[in-house]
Parts: sequence; structure tokens; C-alpha cells
Amino acid sequence: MHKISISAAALLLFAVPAFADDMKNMSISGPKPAAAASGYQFELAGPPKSAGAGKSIVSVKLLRGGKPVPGAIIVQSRADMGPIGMAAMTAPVKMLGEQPPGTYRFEITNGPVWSKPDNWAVSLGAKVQGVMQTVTGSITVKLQP
Ligand SMILES: [Cu+2]
Repeated sequence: MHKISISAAALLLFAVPAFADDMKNMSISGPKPAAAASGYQFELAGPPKSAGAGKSIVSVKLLRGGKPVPGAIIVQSRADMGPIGMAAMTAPVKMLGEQPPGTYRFEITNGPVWSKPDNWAVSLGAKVQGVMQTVTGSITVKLQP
């Protein structure tokens, strides 16, 4: 039993340099890596506004290095009650547009889903020009029914 584990370790030591060589070759001949979607952050732009009929208007800033990122295309949006332990409960989200540049507004129909003021998570995915990966993030916001 002991002998087997020693030879397995020896095999691993032998295999690692070969793997490192493979990685080196990949970085020389392979395509350039896609720009990473790092350094981006979604932030609540201000208190949510009630739009009547159980609807809330939520404004979210997309920032990079503290600066607004305009012109992003929102490709994913979700509002759920994860912050109070009910992530399976979701409310419809409608994208309203970008105003001002770098701030993205959403209408969330939370009232019919939950009749108390509580914290909701708004999770977003955005396509930013020149960034291959979808930029994703989440904010928490207290919504009135
Ligand atoms: Cu709920």
C-alpha cells in the first residue's frame, strides 16, 4: 500500500514539468486571452421610487474604477428575495433604459409577489464594449410593495 502511494507521487512529480511546458506552448501559440471582466461593480444609484401598482423603479450604476460605464447592454436581470432567505421568489424585471449615462433603470413588479417592505437582490449581467465576458453583479435594495 505504502509503495503504491510513493510511485503515485513520483508519477505526479514527473507529470508536472510536462504540464508546465504545455502551458508555455499554449501561451505562445494560442490566441490572446479575452479581456477579463474584472474591476466592474454595480451600485445602487439612489433610493428606489414607487411607480404605483406594486412596481418599483430601481436605478443601478455600472462603475469601473469609480467611473460610470455608459453604453452597456443589459443581457440578464433578476430580482429575488435571496437577502431574506427566499431566493426562489422572483419578481418580473423590465429594463427601462440608461439615464444618465452609466445608470441603468429597471421596473420591478415586486408588490404582487411580497406584500411587505423587504430587501431584494437585483442581479444583472451586462455586455460592455471590448469585454468578452459578461459583466455580472448584484445589489441589495429595500423595496416597498
Ligand atoms: Cu419571499
